Amino acid sequence: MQKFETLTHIPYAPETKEPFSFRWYNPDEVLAGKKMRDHLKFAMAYWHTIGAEGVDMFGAGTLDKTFGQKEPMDIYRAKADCFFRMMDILNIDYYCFHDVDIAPEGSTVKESLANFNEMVNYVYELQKKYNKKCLWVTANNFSDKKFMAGAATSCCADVFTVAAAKVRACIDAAIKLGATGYVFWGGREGYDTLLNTDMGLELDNMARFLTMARDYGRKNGFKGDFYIEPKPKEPTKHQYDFDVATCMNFLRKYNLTADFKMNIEANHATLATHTFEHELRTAIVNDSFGSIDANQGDLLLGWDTDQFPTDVYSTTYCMLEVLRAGGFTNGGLNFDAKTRRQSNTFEDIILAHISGMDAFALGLRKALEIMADGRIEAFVKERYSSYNSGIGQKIVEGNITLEELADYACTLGEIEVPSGRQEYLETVVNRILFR
Ligand code: XUL
Ligand code: CO
Repeated sequence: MQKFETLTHIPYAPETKEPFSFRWYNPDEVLAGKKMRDHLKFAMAYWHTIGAEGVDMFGAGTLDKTFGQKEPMDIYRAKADCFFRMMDILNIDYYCFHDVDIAPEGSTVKESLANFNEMVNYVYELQKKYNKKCLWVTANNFSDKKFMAGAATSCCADVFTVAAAKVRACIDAAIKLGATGYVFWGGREGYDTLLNTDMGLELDNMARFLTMARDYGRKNGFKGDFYIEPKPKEPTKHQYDFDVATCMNFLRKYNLTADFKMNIEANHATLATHTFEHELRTAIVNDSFGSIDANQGDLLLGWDTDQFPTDVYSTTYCMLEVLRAGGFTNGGLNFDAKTRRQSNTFEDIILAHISGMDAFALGLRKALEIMADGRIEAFVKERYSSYNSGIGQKIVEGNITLEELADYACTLGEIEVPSGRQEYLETVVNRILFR
């Protein structure tokens, strides 16, 4: 197998068994009037790709990512160089990062911010050199010990201010890098026991924090979307951003729906005992679909395993939702995914991205085929056809009272509800997927 050092661009070569090639992802191929790269808008996650070294609760890292450097700033410059080279090899157009992914933390807040600002300039030059774009930026307000009780929901007001300083620097970076998104993943915004928690104050403070961040961004020219990334648990037992529906309730209560949309992660959906497509659909019907963290979990494990997505049913159902919603605008598909601890080479990181990109490329192709086939859309349309005329139409148009409905119901004899035909519809999908 070819070594990482010798890799250049991964070609689209559907007929070969060469592992460093795409079978379904052909970036400039036009499907339904749009290039595949613009349908999919793949992004590489800085933290997993060039940060995570395979550390787990029982053992140290299995892949060193310091590139032989000793000084912190040198290490982070070497990381950035390698990261952009990887995007180039894979033909990935976008990237996402936390503040602490790109720069070492200093011993004070001020020092950390200075390191960060220096590295933003460095990344800006690399972005220009490789012609890449930033999808979204976020602040890591959960790893450092000062965030043990949360950031915007911390019991300690000083911690709230540090979180604000970090978010301000990250919004400045998003503006400088031309990012079209800014993410808030709750991190430790939640609680473990009500015995020590003032939930009302914590939620109000979180809203105050997001409102200030929104106002700062808008005042300084950030035109992209702010995103909330729902997750039900881990690290805290109860995360305030449990799922899309919970987040929508929060945003509506605090009048934030105009600026905040959802960044939906597949593995977070399943942790909330939802399917990925359920979360996507919930966001879409609430006009809050924004972006996606593409990965998959292991349903036999109870935590966020952040695996590369290879389940083609899931990528197909995801792309069906995205296509029906009209495609991405400011959002994209960010691989919030890492190789397994035993996949401990840089070649594995490239192969993992190829597997995820191909799974989504195939999902896109199949979703378009399902739409062109039309059987599923037609079935759903027909299933609800009782609302197109007569009493159903009056209900939908709001032209009827409860009393009139009751009178109508009393004129009815036996009612026949049409079959849901789930097994037939699943077979239609299989026949399209495996033809
Ligand atoms: C954590 C997670 C984060 C966010 C960004 O589960 O998904 O990586 O995507 O903070
Ligand atoms: Co994520």
